[in-house]
Amino acid sequence: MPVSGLPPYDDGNIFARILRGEIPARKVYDDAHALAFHDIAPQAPVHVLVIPKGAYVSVADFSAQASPEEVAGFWRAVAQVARQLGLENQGFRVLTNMGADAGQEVPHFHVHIFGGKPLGPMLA
Ligand code: D5M
Repeated sequence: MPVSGLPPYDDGNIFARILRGEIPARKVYDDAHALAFHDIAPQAPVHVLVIPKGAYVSVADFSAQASPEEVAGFWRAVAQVARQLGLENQGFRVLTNMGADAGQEVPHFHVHIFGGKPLGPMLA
C-alpha cells in the first residue's frame, strides 16, 4: 500500500503502459532504475519526465518503499538526463506533483525536468 493516502498502485496507468512498451513514448534515457521521455504537453522548451521502473504511486510512496539502490539509481538518472539534454550549465527545474491538491494526473511517481529558457519564479 502506498503511504500517501492515495489509492493503491494501478497497473493500468499510462506510465506503467509506457514501461511495458504498450504505448509509445519519445524516450531520452533508459537504465535499470529509470526511464525518461518527453512530456506529451510540454510547458517549457525542454520538458522531460523521469519515472522509476518500480511500481510507486507518488514521491512519498517511492521514498518510503523503494530500496536505497532504487532511490539512488533514480536520482542519478535525473541528473544524467539533465546532463544529456545540455541543461547543466544554464540550470533547470525538477518538480513532482503529489496527490489531489497538486493536481497529480498520473499515479506512477514521476518528476518533471523543465529547462531551455529562464524559468522565472516558482508558482505557489
Ligand atoms: O503530470 C503528468 C504529465 O504527464 C503531464 O504533464 C502530461 C504527461 N503525459 C500524460 N500522458 C503522457 C504520455 N502518454 N506521454 C508523455 N507524457 C504524458 P502530473 O505531474 O501527474 O500532473
